[in-house]
Amino acid sequence: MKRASLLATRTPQVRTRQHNLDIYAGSFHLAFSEKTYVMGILNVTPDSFSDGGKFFDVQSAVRHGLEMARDGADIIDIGGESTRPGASDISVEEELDRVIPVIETLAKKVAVPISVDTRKPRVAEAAIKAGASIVNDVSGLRHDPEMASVVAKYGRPVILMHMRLTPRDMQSNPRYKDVVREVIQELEESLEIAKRSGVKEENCLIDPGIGFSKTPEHNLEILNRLDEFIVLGRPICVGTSRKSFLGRILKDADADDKLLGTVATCVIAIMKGASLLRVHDVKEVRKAAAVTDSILKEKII
Ligand code: PMM
Repeated sequence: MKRASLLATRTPQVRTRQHNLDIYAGSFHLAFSEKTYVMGILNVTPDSFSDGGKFFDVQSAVRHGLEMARDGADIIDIGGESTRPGASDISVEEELDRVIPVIETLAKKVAVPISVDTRKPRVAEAAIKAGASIVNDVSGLRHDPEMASVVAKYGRPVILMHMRLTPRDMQSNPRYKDVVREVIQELEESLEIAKRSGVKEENCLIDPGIGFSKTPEHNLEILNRLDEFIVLGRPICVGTSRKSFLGRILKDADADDKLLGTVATCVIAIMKGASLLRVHDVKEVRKAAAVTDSILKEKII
């Protein structure tokens, strides 16, 4: 083929990142238009899927939070309730006991925003008072009607994740005719709940909820069609880190295999428009994101 016709057939850029979706979280500016943000996971739980029990005391949780900040985390996401399939609910008091001391200590020591991963409005409010800047609600404001009011009251950004039912029963029989269309529709309803309670749309992020009421095939289809979520007009957060569908692909996966699998999903997610990646392995994903961002922007990020 001649050079001119080769140039004419050059495929358009795959990347579909949206513009002007930056978010302000208290004194922090989340500049999604400049780079992909990496959110480090800090599960202060005895039983989370991949890191349960490792950071269950305040000291080791704080130490791990500091380590993730040093490794380049843009946000630290702190959760006290395990959402692994089949997990049962814990009380508000138990969740407060787990997360508040960690948030209080870490907020004074790190220069990045902290988000609180909770479905409970009382936990979200106490976390904000303790120094959290963002609320990450895996129920997309559906678990407790008070949650939207708390988010509105403090004017904080909120991540609206998609899930059906609750962690206890979400994997019982997930069925969709068209998983992407239905998840988009249900996230639209979460955005409506937010708006009705006075949460500003510009403070909302959306998340398709990989592994939450989804089969492995649903997760793969969502990742492959992630660019369709751009229709919602909000920054897209994605959490694939070490999740069990990776183990299904990489049979007998050890920790290294799961890390490589996670990185593959993160690169694809960035190319299809994700702005925020929720991961355990901050250092590695930070590097993969820097290279992917640089290629897509055709300059060193
Ligand atoms: N996944 C988990 C917990 N919280 N929050 C968001 N926004 N997105 C996710 O995918 C998500 C989440 C469960 O994963 P973990 O047990 O490894 O923390």
